[in-house]
Amino acid sequence: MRSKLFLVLFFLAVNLTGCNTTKEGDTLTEKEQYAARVKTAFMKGWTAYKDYAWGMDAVNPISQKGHNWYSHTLLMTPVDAYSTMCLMNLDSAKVEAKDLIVNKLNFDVDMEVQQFEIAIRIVGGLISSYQLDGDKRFLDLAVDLADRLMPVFDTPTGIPYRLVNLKTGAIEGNVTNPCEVGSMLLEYGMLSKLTGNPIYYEKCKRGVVAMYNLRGKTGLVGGSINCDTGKWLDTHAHIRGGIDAYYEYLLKGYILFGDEDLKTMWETSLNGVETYLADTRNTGYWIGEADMNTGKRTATIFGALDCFWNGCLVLEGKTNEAEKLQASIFKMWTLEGIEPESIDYTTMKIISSYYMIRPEAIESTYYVWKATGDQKYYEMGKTMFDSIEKYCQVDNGYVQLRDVRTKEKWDTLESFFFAETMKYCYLFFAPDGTFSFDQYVLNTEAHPFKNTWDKGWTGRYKMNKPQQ
Ligand code: DMJ
Repeated sequence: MRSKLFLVLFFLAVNLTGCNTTKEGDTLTEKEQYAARVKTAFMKGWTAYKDYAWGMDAVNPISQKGHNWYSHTLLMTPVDAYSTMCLMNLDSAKVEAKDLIVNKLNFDVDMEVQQFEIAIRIVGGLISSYQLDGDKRFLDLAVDLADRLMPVFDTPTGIPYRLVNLKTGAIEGNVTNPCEVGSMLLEYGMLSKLTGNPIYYEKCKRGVVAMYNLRGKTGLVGGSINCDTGKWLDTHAHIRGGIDAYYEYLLKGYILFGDEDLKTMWETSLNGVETYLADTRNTGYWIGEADMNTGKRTATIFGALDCFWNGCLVLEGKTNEAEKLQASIFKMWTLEGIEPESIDYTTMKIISSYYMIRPEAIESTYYVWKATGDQKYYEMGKTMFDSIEKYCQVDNGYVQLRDVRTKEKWDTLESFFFAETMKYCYLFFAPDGTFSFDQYVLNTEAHPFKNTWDKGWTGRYKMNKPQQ
C-alpha cells in the first residue's frame, strides 16, 4: 500500500504538478521529462513486484501474483534491478531491494539451475551491485553462488554442462550451445580479479577455448554441441539466441581483462560473421545464418536478440556497419509500432510475433547514438521508449506482448526489464556523468563492470591456447 502511494506521488511529482516543472518552478527540459518518465516506468514495474511477487523471482502484474523459475526463489528481479536503481539514484527502492537480497538470498537449496542464465543475471547482478554499492555482502553472495556453479566445468572436454544442482553439485545436460559455454567469461573473470582466486576464469576460459578450437572453416561456431565428445549436433551459424553472447564476451572480455587470446578469438569470429553471415538486401543490411563449415546461407532470419551485435560493432570501431544495421533494426521495430521477436528480412514478414520487452534494439540504438552523436538515434531511443510505455503498460505495471500486431498483453515481466531495458532507456536521458563506456563494460544483462586493476591481465590459464 505504501509503495502504491509512493508511486502515485512520484508520478504526480514528475508528470502532473505544475505541468512538468520542478519544485522550484523551473521548467523541465524534454530530456529531463523523459528521464522522469523512464524512472516512473521502472518504479511502476518495481511496485508491481513489491505488491504481488515480493521475495519471488518475477511478477505477473495482470493476475497480481509472482512466480519462481525453480522450486526456490533466487530473487531474480531485485538482483537484476539493483544496478539500475543505483544509476537512477532510486534510494528508497535500493534500501528495499538490498535488505531483501542480503538477508534472504540463499543458494543452499536442493534444486537444479541453468548455469548460464544464473551466472549472467545473479552472479553478474551481485558483482555489479558490489562495485556500485561497495557492500562486500554482495560479493560474498556472488562467490557462494559461483562456487556452486563450478561443477559444470568438470567434463571430459572442459566444455561445461548446462545444468547444476546448487546443493549437491550434480550436473546434467551434456548437449549445450556456445552461449551457455562462453557467456560467463566476464562474470567469472571479474570474480577471479576481485577475489584473487584464478579458478573461475581458468575453468570458464578452458571451455571456451576447447569449443573455439572446434569451430568450422568459416571461423564460426554452430548451434549445439555435445560437451562430452565435442561433436557438433547443429552446424547452423548465426548470432541469435544460443550463440549471441558468446561472441559478445570474447570482445568485452578482451576489453575488460586485456586477454590477447580473447582478442584472437574475437577477430576470427568477427571476420566469419562479416564474411558469411552479413547479408545486404534491398531491405537493408542484416546478419543472417549460414553453415559453419561451408559458409552456405541457411536462413534469412533476423530478430530482437541479434540486435546486440551493434554494441560489438561500435566497441570494435565499426561505426559505418553499425549505422547500416541500426537502420534495419529501426525498420523492424516500426513494422508494427513495436519490435517483433523475429522476421524474414528478405520479405520483412514477421516470423515470431511476441515482444518480451527485450533490450537489445534499444541497447544498439544507445551505442550508435553514443558513437556518432547523431540526434536521429536519440529520436529513435525516444520512439522505442514511447512504444513500450504505450503498448506494454497496464494499470498496475508493465507486461510483455503476445503479439505485436494485435498488442495482446502477455501477463509476465522478465527481470531484464529492470536490469537492461529500463537502464538503456534511462541512459539516453540521464544527467551527464551517470555512466561512461570509458569506465564500465556492460555484461550481457547490462550490469556495469569496472576494471579496478591494471590492464593486461590474462589469468594463469596458458594451456591449450586457441589455434590460429
Ligand atoms: C538477457 O537475459 C540477456 O541480454 C541475454 O544475453 C539475452 N537475452 C536477454 C534479453 O533479451
